[in-house]
Amino acid sequence: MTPIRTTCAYCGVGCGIVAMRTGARSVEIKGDPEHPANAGKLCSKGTHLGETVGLEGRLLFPVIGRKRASWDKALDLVARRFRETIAQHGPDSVAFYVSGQLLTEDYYVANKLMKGFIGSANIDTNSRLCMSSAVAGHNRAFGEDVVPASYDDLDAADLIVLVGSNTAWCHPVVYQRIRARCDAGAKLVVIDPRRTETAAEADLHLALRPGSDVALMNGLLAHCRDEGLVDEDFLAAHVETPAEFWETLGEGSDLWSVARICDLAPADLRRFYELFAAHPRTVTMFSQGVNQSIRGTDQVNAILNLHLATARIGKPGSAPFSITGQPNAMGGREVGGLASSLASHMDFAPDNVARVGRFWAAPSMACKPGLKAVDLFRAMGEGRIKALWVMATNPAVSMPDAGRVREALAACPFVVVSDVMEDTDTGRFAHVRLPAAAWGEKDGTVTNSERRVSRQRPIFAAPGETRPDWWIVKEVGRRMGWRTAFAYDRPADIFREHARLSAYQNDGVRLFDLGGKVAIGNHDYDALEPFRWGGDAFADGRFPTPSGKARLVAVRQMDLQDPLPKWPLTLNTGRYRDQWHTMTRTGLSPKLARHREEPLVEVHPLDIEALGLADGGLARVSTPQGESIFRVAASEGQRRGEIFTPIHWTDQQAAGGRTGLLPRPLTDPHSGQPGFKSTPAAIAQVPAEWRGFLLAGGEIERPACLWSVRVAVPSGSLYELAGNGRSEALEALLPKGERVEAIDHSRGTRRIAVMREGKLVAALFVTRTGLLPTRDWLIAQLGQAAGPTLLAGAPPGAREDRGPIVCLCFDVGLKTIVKAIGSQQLTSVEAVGAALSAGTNCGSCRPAIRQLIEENRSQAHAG
Ligand SMILES: Nc1nc2c(c(=O)[nH]1)N[C@H]1C(S)=C(S)[C@@H](COP(=O)(O)OP(=O)(O)OC[C@H]3O[C@@H](n4cnc5c(=O)[nH]c(N)nc54)[C@H](O)[C@@H]3O)O[C@H]1N2
Ligand SMILES: Nc1nc2c(c(=O)[nH]1)N[C@H]1C(S)=C(S)[C@@H](COP(=O)(O)OP(=O)(O)OC[C@H]3O[C@@H](n4cnc5c(=O)[nH]c(N)nc54)[C@H](O)[C@@H]3O)O[C@H]1N2
Ligand code: SF4
Ligand SMILES: [Mo]
Repeated sequence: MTPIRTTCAYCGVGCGIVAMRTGARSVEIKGDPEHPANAGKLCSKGTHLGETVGLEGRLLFPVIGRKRASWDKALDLVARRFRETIAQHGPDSVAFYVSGQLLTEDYYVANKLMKGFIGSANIDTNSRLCMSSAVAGHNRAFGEDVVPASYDDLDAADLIVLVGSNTAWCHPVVYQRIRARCDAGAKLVVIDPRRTETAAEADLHLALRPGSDVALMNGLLAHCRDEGLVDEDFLAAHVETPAEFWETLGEGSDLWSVARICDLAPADLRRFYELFAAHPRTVTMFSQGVNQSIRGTDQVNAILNLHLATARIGKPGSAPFSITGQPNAMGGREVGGLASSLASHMDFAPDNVARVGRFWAAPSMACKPGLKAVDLFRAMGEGRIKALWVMATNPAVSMPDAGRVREALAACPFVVVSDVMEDTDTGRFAHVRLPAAAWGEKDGTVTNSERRVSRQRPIFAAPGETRPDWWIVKEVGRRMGWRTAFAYDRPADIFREHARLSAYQNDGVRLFDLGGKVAIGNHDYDALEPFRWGGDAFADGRFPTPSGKARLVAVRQMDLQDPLPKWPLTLNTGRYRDQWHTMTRTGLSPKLARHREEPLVEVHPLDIEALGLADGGLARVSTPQGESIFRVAASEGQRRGEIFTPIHWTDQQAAGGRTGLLPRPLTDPHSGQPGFKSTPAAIAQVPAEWRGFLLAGGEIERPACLWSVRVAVPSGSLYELAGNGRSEALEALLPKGERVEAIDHSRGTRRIAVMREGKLVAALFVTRTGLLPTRDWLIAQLGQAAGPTLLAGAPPGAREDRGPIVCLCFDVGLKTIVKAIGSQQLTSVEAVGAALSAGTNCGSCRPAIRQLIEENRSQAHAG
């Protein structure tokens, strides 16, 4: 087999991969040493991509209602229903909701169909929830949505400031690059209300009050002005400064006021100011802690202001750096996939509408922005959107106030869902489900955080009747009557058209210009090497505004409300290291499950005490929008009064742990991005009389009880359970076979093993007071010949409990690491690596190991 060079399916770092097919649906994954984004490195998610390429759970043919249908029937139906709806209610009665996980070619065709042919701009994307505030901020400051940084800047920076970014977990390979730079002497400041693994490794962690970033950045800029660090020459030559700018900035910007608003120690704040003053080569990297706020755009501009005013932009090692989340968030911005932009970095100015209309020979151009995601689903709930097509996103889980979004989906007369998986929470609302080709089968391009375009190449043939998203959309376009405009035979056809549009009557007005690629042949497209557009943007001090100058934008800190008596807490939401969004793929990987098996609500230990919760117990988190049950985890990393839940779990894996139901649907006025990071909330303990787990080979139905979470295990199902009343009903879920039972009434313990031909096929363990055995050993016994000792859990002498797995690559548990730190006096990550191999492959767990060393230092020294 020849190795295939492609790009990772997950985050916006955009790591290059070398894939070696090892069977019909198996593949060996390695980092591509020649890809500039990662130089051979991969994180835990990329490393374990091979575990997610099986056909388990895939949607393999079109489905109308509940019945399998032919492509012809399904496509005709979609085209007819959209046509009819438009004829009856006008073009603005239909919408597409798409995703930064589409390839650029898919995205281009969807955007063209909606904005040029259907004649509405009602196409929005999950990127609205992700980086639309960065887009709006860039447009305000630079005149175009251009990220003025590259990863190379990290290698040249002396100070790296991470704002609202858990980089160690969410962009691990970039984080390793940051770490390497810091090991060489650069300073790291992390600004995040939580003490994340990223924050724990910083030279300075500012655990600021949520939503106070503008005050912090404005305070720093005021300090820079007072200390003479503002570059007046640069401002005069390259930046427009509004008359009120400095005056606005001055309000409440003294150190003491800023410290009070941000709830920070003045000494820490001063230290930050000093670090900033001392290191002109600064990269400020930001993501969702900044963007996902009802003042996200102002927060972005506060950061951009700082860099513009100190001329820390357009030079090596100096830049503000919005890091993107999804693999092709950036490609979506390029094609104009947001309802607020048109195409190729053009807005809805009449000239642009006319230009794009000419280029596409479009019969009905959209002339004004369409509905942004939150408004779109609201309009649908009000009956104004009557046909919706969702592609590559799971809004029933990931939208704020997801309960209302579900109601809107249920009320919409016609819902089409293109997905790679058969059963998703959103797919359940679909009238038509279309099977898309997945990562490993798709063919096209993606653009990463630093504007680098890379190829995704197919490793496998598309299985069953799955088709690439671009093909599905163009077929609908053709069936709606636009046969020549959607006559693409291959992704390269679309890429060339996209490149031509970017260059069409551009004349240097827009930096986004792929003019050099308009004539690329099919063969060269196949062989395309990663390249960056826009080069060293802004190095010449020119910005894509009419005056050629960038703009400072006067921004004010919003008033921060005190908590309400009924909702005394603030709910913050985000990601786990080894899960991706709604878990449709990472949820298949037993290895990835081992880092965090359950959705936890992290609470400060003093709050646990004050609120009558129990560490490890269950609690109901509620907000005005909804409620869901999580397992409580004490975390010193939380500020008091603030709790954190993960975004990943869905109806497919859990009863509870449903973060999407909780956030309020309030959005930033400029970008329309929801404020996911801050929702008034309450929490209360949920009593559970028993705990248990159910393990079985193959698939089993999700048990109906108070709390159940599915954990991926090799060739089987494991459910963690908790409930009240009798647990006997669970036995109905056990497969047929010979049962061995052990019941201890005094402890309320029931242990049942189901055997077939002497081999273990299922096990159910429930306890009211006692402990449960560790699952590892039992999982390994599935399908194995097993004796009566089985019901004791692990037999005497079996492997000890290793605790949660920290290093996935070498399968090393937390307890094993802590033990080795103590007994072998290990004081560095390298020493732990030498002793246990942990942390020596992908490196995603190195921050965790460092933290364990830190926490157990005394133990190591005491021997
Ligand atoms: N493992 C993993 N990696 C991923 C993803 C995934 O699902 N899993 N998803 C990808 C995607 S699409 C995205 S968008 C990125 C997101 O990457 P990140 O933005 O790094 O991730 P989050 O966990 O959403 O949030 C980042 C941090 O913002 C902090 N924060 C909350 N409120 C505030 C505030 O008011 N101010 C400041 N300064 N910080 C605040 C939170 O405490 C949190 O630690 O990750 C990408 N990478
Ligand atoms: N509370 C809270 N909510 C959040 C966030 C938060 O921080 N807090 N973060 C937000 C952010 S930044 C993001 S990016 C979103 C992510 O949220 P979503 O986009 O909803 O999450 P995914 O699970 O990535 O959904 C992708 C879907 O597309 C399918 N899919 C994968 N590949 C393909 C393909 O090639 N074609 C097709 N047609 N389908 C495919 C997958 O099976 C899956 O169903 O969540 C947002 N929601
Ligand atoms: S950092 Fe990890 S998830 Fe992101 S692109 Fe690289 S390997 Fe994939
Ligand atoms: Mo995202």
